[in-house]
Amino acid sequence: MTPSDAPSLSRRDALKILGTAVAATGLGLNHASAAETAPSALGWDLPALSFAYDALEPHIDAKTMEIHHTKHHQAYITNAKKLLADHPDLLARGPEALVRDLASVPEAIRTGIRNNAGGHVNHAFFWKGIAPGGAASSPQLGAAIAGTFGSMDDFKKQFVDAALKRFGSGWAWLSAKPDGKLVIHSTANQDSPLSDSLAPIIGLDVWEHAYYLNYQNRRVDYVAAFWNVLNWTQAEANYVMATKA
Ligand code: MN3
Repeated sequence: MTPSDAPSLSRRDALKILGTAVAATGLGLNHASAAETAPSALGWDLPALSFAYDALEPHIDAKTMEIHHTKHHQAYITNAKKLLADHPDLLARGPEALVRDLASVPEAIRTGIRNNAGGHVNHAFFWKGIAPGGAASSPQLGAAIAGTFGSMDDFKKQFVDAALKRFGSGWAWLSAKPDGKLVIHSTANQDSPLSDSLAPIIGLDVWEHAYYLNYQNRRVDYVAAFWNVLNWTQAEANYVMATKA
């Protein structure tokens, strides 16, 4: 690119092009490409988003995204690291390992780790699972959803139901059981499916902080809008990872 034409490509355009390229790569969905988009082991730093804060508008507004990412998510990380300040061995295991095995965390900090390492793991998962324009197809997951729930519409109805019935703060999930069978469920607070030996495939944050600025008390509208930004390519990769032998 020459300096003279550089200004014609805005940061947002560049991100759109990049996103398209990433989505196109994921469409191959052989094992290699699935591995590239699969969740990698998480550290204790705030993961960068792969899109701009305003990229999900009008479905999720820029202000909500920025506060949610830089304040809420960051706070879970900060709090977890504080709790682990005197436990370098636990810190070294990483957030996902601790959430998978809460019984191994000393009782004095177990609830704090459940909430804050859980919050970190859940939000890192959530950011990867949403994308501008939703993104692409999920052949294997789509077939499994139809086989388990009857149809995509039936799946969506049951998922929305789980999201709306979760009283107070929590998450709605599509997860895979250890035998690969799909299950729709919800968790309270920042409890992670990993703590119940489930592999999350699709997750939706239904805490008020995820939608209150734009939707106020209307969780139903926020949940409906989620389908417009759900990253099916990532969901497919999550499913392939969870069910491969
Ligand atoms: Mn949240």
